[in-house]
Amino acid sequence: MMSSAVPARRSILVAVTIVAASLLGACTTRSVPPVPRVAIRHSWARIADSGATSGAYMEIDNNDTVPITLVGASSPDAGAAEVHETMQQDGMAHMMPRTELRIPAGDVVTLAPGGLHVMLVDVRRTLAVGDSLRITLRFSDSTSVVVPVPVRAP
Ligand SMILES: [Cu+2]
Repeated sequence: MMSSAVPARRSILVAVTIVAASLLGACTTRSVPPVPRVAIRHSWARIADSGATSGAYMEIDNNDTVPITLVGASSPDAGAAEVHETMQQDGMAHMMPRTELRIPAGDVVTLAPGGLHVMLVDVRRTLAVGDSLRITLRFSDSTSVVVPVPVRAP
C-alpha cells in the first residue's frame, strides 16, 4: 500500500504545481520554484527599548515531505536578526549562533526562552506590549516567509 500511496501523492503535487504555473504563466518564463509548506505559530517578541536587544520566539512547522533548513532571518524593525541557541555550560547560559537550523519533514521546531530564538539586535523603535513587528525567515531553498510577531512582556 505504501508504494502506491506515495506516487499518488506526488502526482497531486505535480498537478497543483502545474495549475500554479499556468496562473502565473502569462508573465513567467521559468517554472515556479517549490514553496516550502511552512506554518509559523505562536510567534512573539520580548518588549525592548529602542536600540536595545529583543528575542523572538515561535514554532516552525514543516508540513512538507522534505526537510527544510532555516539559514537566516532579517527584520525591518531591527539592525540585525540572528538565529541563536542558548546553552548551559558550566552552570552559565551562553548563546551560540545557529547558521543552519534543520526542520525534518513533518516536524516542528520550537523557538522558546532558554533555547532557540531569533535575536533582534538594535531594535529601531521601542517595542511595547501590543506592538507588532515583522521577521523574514530565509530557507536554504531560497524561499522566505514573513512572520508577523506581536510584542509581549516576557
Ligand atoms: Cu541570542
